[in-house]
Amino acid sequence: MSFDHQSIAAKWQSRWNEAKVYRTPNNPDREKYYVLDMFPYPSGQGLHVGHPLGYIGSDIVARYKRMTGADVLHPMGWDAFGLPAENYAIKTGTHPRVTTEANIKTFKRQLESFGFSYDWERELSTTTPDYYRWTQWIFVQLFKKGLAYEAKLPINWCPSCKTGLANEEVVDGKCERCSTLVERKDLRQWVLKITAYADRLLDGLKSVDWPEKTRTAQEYWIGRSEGTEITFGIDGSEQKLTVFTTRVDTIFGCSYVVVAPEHAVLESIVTPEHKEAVEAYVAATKAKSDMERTELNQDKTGIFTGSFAINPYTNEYVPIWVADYVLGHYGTGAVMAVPAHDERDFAFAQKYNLPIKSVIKTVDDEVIEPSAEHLMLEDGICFDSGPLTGLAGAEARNQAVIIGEKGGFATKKVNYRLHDWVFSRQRYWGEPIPVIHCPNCGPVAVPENQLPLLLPEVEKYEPTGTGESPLAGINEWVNTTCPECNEPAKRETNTMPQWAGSCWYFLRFIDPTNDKALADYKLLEKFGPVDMYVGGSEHAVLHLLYARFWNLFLFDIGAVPFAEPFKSLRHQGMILGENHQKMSKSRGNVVNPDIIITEYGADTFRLYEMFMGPFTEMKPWSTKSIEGTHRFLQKVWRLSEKPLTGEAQSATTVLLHKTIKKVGEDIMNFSFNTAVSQLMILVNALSDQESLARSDFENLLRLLSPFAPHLTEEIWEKIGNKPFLVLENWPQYSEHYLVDTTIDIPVQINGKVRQVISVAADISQEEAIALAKDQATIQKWLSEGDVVKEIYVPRKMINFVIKPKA
Ligand code: ANZ
Ligand code: ZN
Repeated sequence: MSFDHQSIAAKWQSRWNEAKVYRTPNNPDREKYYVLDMFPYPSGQGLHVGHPLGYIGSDIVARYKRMTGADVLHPMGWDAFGLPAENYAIKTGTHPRVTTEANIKTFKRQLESFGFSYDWERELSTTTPDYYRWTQWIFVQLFKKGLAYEAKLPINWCPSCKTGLANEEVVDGKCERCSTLVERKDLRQWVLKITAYADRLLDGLKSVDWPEKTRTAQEYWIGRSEGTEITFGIDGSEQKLTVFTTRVDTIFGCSYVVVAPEHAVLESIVTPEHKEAVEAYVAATKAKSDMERTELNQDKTGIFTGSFAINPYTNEYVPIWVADYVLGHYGTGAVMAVPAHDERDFAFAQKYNLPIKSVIKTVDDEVIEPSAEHLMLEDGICFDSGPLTGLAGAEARNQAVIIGEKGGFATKKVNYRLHDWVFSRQRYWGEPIPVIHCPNCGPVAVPENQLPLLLPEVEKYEPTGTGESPLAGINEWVNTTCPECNEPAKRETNTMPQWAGSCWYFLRFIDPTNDKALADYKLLEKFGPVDMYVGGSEHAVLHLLYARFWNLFLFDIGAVPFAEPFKSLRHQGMILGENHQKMSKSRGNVVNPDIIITEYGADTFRLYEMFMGPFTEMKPWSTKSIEGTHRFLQKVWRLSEKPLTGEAQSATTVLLHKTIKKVGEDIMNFSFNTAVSQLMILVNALSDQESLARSDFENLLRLLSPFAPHLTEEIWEKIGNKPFLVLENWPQYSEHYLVDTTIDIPVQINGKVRQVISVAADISQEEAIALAKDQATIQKWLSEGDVVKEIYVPRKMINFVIKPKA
C-alpha cells in the first residue's frame, strides 16, 4: 500500500499551523539559532523548481537545530519594492500595490506547499508603512551623520522616454523600452558615503565564515589600492594637475600625461587651436560606458590639448592629452603615462607616436625592449632614473615618496574602486526619501515623529520627463512647510533604490512589530546576528555589501549590538532545465514546482532536490530521477507496516549511531546529498529485518524528519506516538558504537599460527571458537586429528591442540 501524500501534507501543514509549532521560542538560557533565506522579490511568474533549493537547505538546518534544542528563528518575508511592478503599472495602470499583493499571495501559497518551518507570524514586506518607516528612519540617521549627501552625478538617461533609467534597464547601452541609445545626464542625486566604511568593510571580511569566492568578490569590489599622488605643474599656468599612480617607481619613464574627458581642469588648459577638436572628442565619449572605455583590447582614442605638464621629479615638459581610457571618477581622473611599463599607455603611445622610454629592468639586469608582444610590467630595478637608479620595486617607491614629500609635490594615497552609493531613483514604487528642501535652511530631515512619510497615490506612474519622479507631479504633496523655520518648502520627490529595504530586514525579523525602535536591543542581542544566511551568489557584492554597510552604521550609532550581520553564508547552486540550459520562460524549459508537488508530494520534492548532487553546485533537473526518491519514501512507509516488536540488532545499532552522527554533521556542512545516501543505507538495513525494534524505527523517523517532515510526522502518529515529531529531540549517538570494534587474532594449531581472523573485540569464547572452526583452512588442519583442547585467550589468540588420528 502506498501513502496519500496530498492528504498527509494538508493534514500536517494545518495541524502545525494551529499548534504554532514554528513560532520562535525565547527561553532565557537557551542557545539561539537564526537561519535566514534571502527573501524573494515576489515576481509575477511565481517560483520555478530552481528557487526552492536554498529554502529547502535552510529549512533542514532550521529543523535540525530546533530538534537539537536551540531557540530557532526562521522567518520569511518579501522584498517588494521594485521595477517590475512599476513597469507593469505604467503599462496597465494597475497600482503596484495591487500587483505586489497578488504576487505575494502566489509566492506564499507556493512556499507553504513545501512545508517550510517558517515563523509566519514574523512575515514582513518592505512596502508596508510600518516597515519602511524604519527604512526612512535609518536614512535620517545617515543624513544627520553626514553620510547621506546631495551631489550632481551622471545617470543613465533616455532622451526619447525622457527619463532616468536604472542600470538594469539599460541593455547593450540602449533603453530597454524604446531601444534609443542611452546618454549620461548630470542630475542631482542623493548619495550614501559607503566609502567612509571601505576599510572596515574589508576588515570585517576576515571574521566571517563565507565562501572564499564571495569574500574575494567584495574585496575586489572595494578595490583598495595603495599608491602615490603626484602634482605636476602646467606650463604657462598657475594651475596644477595631480595624477594617481601605483607605480611611482616608473616616474622617470613618464612621457606624457592624460586627463579624463570629464576632468575639470580640461576647459582651462586646452589651447585655442585645439579647442574645437577637444570639445568634439569629449562629446563623442559621452555615450560610452566605463566598460567600453577601459577594455584592454578596445582601440584607444585620444587627442592632444595643446598644453604641457612639468614632471616635478625631472622638470621635463610632457604633453597633456585627453583620452577616454582614463576614467573621471577613479583616482584623480588623471594619469602619468609610462608606455614602456603599462599596456594601455603603450598601445596609446604607439598609435599617436609618443615617446616610449624604458626605466625598469629585470632583477637579472636585463632590459626588455618594449614591444606589443613583450613589456616589462613587473617590479624590477630602476635605471636612468636619477636618485631612484639601482633601487627595486617597493624600495624605489618609498624613496620616490620621500623625495616627493620633501619637495611638496607627492604624497602617499590610498584609493578605492568603491564609489559612494547613488541612492536616489526617479521612480514611484519605492520608499520616499524623507527630506524637505527649504530655501532658507537647505535640505532638512522629516522629523522622526512624522515618519513614516507615506508614499502618496498618483494618477500616472510614468516619470515626468524632467528627470523627476512621478511624485513631482503631485503639488499638494510636494508643497509643504519647513520643519525648522515653518516657511514654505518642497518635499524631495526621489525615492530609494530597490536595495534599501533589504539592507536591514534581517534585523526587523527579530522584532517585527516594534513601534519604538527598528528592533529591541535586548532581542537583537539574543537573536542576532544571523547565524546562517542562505541565498544566491549573484548577491556577492551589491546586497551583501550594502547590508553590511548599514549594519555597521547602525552598530556605530548604538542601534545594533553587532558589527557583522551574517556570521555564515552559503550559496545554493543553480538548477538547470532538463536540457542542461538555464531555466527560463524563453527557453521553454521551466518546471513548475506546483505540478511536481501535486504529482509526487512535497517530501519527495524536498528529498529529490537535496539528493540531486552537492548543494552548492550547478545541476540539471530530471523529472525521471524524482521517481527514485519517491520509491525511497514508499520504502519508509512500508517499514511502518512491519511489527515493532523486534529486538535491537547489534549491527543495526552500530549503523544507526553512525547515521545519527553523519546526518547531523552533513546537515551543518550543507552536504545534504550524502546525508540522504546515509539515510538510504539505514532504511535498506531495516527493510531486511522481519520486525523492527521500536526505538530503531523511531530514531530513523527523527533523522528523516527535517528532510521529509510530512510523511515522518504521519508515521510517527500512526505507530502510536503523540505529535509532534518536528518538536522531538534529535537522537544522541554514542562514541562507543563508532570505534572500530573488530580485532585480528591468530588461530593456532598445536601452537603454530595457521590463519588470522577478524572478530568483534568483545566476542565470547564460544563464538570465537565457532568462527575459527568455520574457516576452511582451519577445518583442513582439524580434520587431520582429534581436538583434545580448545584455548581462547581473549583478544590474543585461539589455539587448538590436536592429537593425530591413530
Ligand atoms: C603610472 C603607471 C605606470 C601605472 C605603470 C601603472 C603601471 P589600480 O591598481 O586599479 O589602482 N590609473 C590611475 N587613475 C586612473 C583613471 N582615473 N583611469 C584609468 N587609469 C587610471 O590602478 C592604478 C593605475 O591605473 C595607476 O598607476 C594609473 O597608471 C592608472 F608602469 O600610473 B599607473
Ligand atoms: Zn527652513
